[in-house]
Amino acid sequence: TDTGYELWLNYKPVQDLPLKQSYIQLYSQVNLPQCKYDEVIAEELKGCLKATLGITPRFISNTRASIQMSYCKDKSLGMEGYLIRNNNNKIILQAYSDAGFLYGTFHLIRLIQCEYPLDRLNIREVPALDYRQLNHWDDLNGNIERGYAGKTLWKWDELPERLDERYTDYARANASIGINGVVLNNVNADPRILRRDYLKKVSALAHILRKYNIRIYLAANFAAPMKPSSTPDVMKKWGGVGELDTANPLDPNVQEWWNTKVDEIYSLIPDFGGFLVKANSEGMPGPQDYHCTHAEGANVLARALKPHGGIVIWRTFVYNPQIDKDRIKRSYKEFLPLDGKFDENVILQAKNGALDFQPIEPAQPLFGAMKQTSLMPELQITQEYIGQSTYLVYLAPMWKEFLNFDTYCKGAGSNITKIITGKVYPTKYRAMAGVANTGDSNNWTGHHFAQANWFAFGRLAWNPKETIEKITSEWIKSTWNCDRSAERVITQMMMPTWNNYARSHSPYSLGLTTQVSCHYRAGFDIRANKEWKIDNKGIGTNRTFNGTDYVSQYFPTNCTHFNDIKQCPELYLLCFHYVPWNHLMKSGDTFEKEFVESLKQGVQQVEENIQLWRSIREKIDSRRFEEVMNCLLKEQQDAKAFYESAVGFFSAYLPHK
Ligand code: GCW
Repeated sequence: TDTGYELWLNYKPVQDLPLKQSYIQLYSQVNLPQCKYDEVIAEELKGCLKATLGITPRFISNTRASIQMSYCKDKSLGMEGYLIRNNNNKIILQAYSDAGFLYGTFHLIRLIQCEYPLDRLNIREVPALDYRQLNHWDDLNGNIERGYAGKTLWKWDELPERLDERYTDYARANASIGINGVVLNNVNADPRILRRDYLKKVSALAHILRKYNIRIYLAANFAAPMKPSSTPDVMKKWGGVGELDTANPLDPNVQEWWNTKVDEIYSLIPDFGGFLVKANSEGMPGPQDYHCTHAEGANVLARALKPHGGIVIWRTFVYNPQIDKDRIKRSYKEFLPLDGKFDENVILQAKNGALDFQPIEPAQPLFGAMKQTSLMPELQITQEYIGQSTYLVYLAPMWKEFLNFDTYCKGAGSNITKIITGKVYPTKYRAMAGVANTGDSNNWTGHHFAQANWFAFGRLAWNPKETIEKITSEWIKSTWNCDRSAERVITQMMMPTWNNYARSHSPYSLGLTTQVSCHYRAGFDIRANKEWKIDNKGIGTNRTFNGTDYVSQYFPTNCTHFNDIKQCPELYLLCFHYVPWNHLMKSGDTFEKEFVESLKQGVQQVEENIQLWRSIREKIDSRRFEEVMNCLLKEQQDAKAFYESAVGFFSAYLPHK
């Protein structure tokens, strides 16, 4: 039975018989060159072809094989790109470098899973981003911060001796969507991950992931060099690994400590990727503890990693109240002045929005503003503020909105995709990270549909220009193995979910609306007149010139638009304006009317999804059908509760109750 464990690698017999015949002819013999990945390629192909076509391919090394994989001299394919063509009834897969065969193979598999015709193949794939990473917020005790799919996948107490079989399946899933780096542990980093016994465990994991072109990174605690008794309070729950009295980045002993530690790491993990660091944020230690800048801090780690080719990924998620009264402005104000001050192997990592993974936010203004520093987006796959593992919310449309956000940093068309792919300023690193939504639940993500967010993240990191339609359709076909009509129904369910979630939970980019520590349930009363203003005349936050002036962090065109209540995209209205209830919207209705309508969208969405899901009961395997239905029913209850709480709260302020 289908449990969801297979994810989108859910290989099932091809239904269309003529197509199946053509696949059998074309996939029956494979000429696979010796390369780093030949074993896993052969394994994956065998498993897939047995299940989809009922055949066992023969691996032969001559030109008569129906699939010809070979190296080519096209350097522009880089370390990971590939070509696939159909030449006189032979499939030609060419790559310049080994990983191209791995990714090309998963593409060949996808062609079968999605039942694409093979007669006119002309595929050229080169990833737009070189670093495509998952960040796990997994603690060493097994918990996952903001994780809703069980405990961590990493069995620290069993490693390095026992290797759970899921490690391989995890790697397969990631490789199939192009993920090539993972940060194993939480950015609220327990320093002990850097202890030798843990490094040996990490090394055992690296051994498996490496087979799939995935590098391991670790979240490092800035105070790791210190002996436990000298560390700040926030560290007491962890204890330390070091023996120094300080983590001062200007202290030569501290540099030396990191150098030695990094050398040790590379002796155990030769392809180690580098460190991810959350510093001076939410109580975490950092260079500012010593009156040093983020750049001075990051550069210490960067210097240690440099001889080994490793990188530092330094987070910009900081919101020190001393920097500005308006939290949303703080990260930009702290980091922009440091542009150009980071070593060349440092990448800054910024959340898509400047506030914090809200259901909807305008893009973080650092994108486009940092000209001499590589900046990578941090998206959140786990649905911390977006219904966790209960709500069916498909995030690809949200990420597209972000990637298409025009910063105007070099005139119209300077959107985030162009910035992060180095088309606006020549950036050294092209990268993107997603906070993982995986856990040890049998289906990996808790909600079967949350798998789609993992999948879509990988595909967008490979190609931010890929259409949502294609990604969605391929996920549905390869996960659910359903017919076209069911595919249409599932698409119809997924596509509007993000928009409707945002409209009902944080309408018009209102901002924080949940409770303070639980980010699932409504907390309007706690957030009101703290995070945003509300009274009988209107709602929202005035961030215009005569408000907190957040608008001025954007380039002129955006700044002018956002500043003007008439030109501000309505999607972002409450993030930039305190809007009178009687303000007229583009529709001609009052803001009040639209706002009230908007709040209802969550309940309406789930009710529609319940109907739609029921309508395809016969086409979905029973176990997954029931599990999804149970989630939908729970979502319905919780969406109603959220709505009622909203109505209860807002009715006190609305002119027309
Ligand atoms: O959104 C907040 C989360 C924290 C998280 C923090 C961060 C890892 O509520 O749980 O900590 O962001 O991104 O550092």
